[in-house]
Amino acid sequence: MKLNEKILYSPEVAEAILNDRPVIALESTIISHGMPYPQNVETAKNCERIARENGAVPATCAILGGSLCVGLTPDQLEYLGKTGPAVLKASRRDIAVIASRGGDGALTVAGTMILAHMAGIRVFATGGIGGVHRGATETMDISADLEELGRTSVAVVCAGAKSILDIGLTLEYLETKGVPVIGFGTNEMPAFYTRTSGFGVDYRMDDPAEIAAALKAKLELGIAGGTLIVNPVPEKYSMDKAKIDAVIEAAVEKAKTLGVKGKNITPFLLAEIKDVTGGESLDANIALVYNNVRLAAKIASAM
Ligand code: PSU
Ligand code: MN
Repeated sequence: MKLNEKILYSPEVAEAILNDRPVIALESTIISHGMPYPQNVETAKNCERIARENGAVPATCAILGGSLCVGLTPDQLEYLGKTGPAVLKASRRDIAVIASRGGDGALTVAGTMILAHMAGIRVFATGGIGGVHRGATETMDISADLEELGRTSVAVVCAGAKSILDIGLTLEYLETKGVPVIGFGTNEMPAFYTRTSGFGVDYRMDDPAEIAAALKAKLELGIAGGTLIVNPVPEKYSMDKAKIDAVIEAAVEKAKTLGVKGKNITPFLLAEIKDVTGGESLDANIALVYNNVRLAAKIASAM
């Protein structure tokens, strides 16, 4: 694979791409908006280490000083983590504006998929994706992540969708957009903090090589668009469903009362959950991200 001149690669990522070695993309909104400092930086660094240990070069993606960066230095990870939500959360609509202003942006799942695709990276690991929000029939709040999955050929490994979203409607939307949802070792869509949701996936696969084969077939057939691979949180870290649902319910109500809207609602809900459940939800969040990085690295290696 050749290098794209619009992308600023880290030396490690550039070398891997030129030599067709396995690379996985990692997002940066999870660092700036998804977790508190300093655990966010520590987690981001551990993700990179786990990717390498499992045979893939990590490419954390962000916009820094207007450059589309694929692969960050430890100092850049530290900067994003320390600055936190003061860094702009950047999705598809934001990339060109931030680049033209020479600014910084932490990339969402949608934003990271765009940079990964430009850089020729096929597999991307994160925690949870955005989706159709509860009450979307009135608010029309549907994450740009789903549109991106419908059009950009990158496979996203996640732990499902948090029940801050309407999981059933999210799956309907993915079906409409032609996005296959593959459960790794499960028939059910996981709900981030819990391993089950009551909703089924399209396919169950138990072997990373089988997932790699499906992704390769999609590329070879020229069928554009993403694939969603859902990997349940490790048993040991899965949370009590009733407990987490009650917290989420209260957070959604609070957001409604305060009139939180648009790009702020997901970070608001994530912060509320974090504040109320404290360490337990953060531990689960960190564990499931590591688990997803491991799986993504294995899939990328098998491709
Ligand atoms: N859900 C999580 N953790 C996250 C996000 C979502 O459990 O960190 C972040 C991701 O970066 C995701 C983005 O792409 O929020 C979705 O934001 P929105 O709902 O505004 O599209
Ligand atoms: Mn939204």
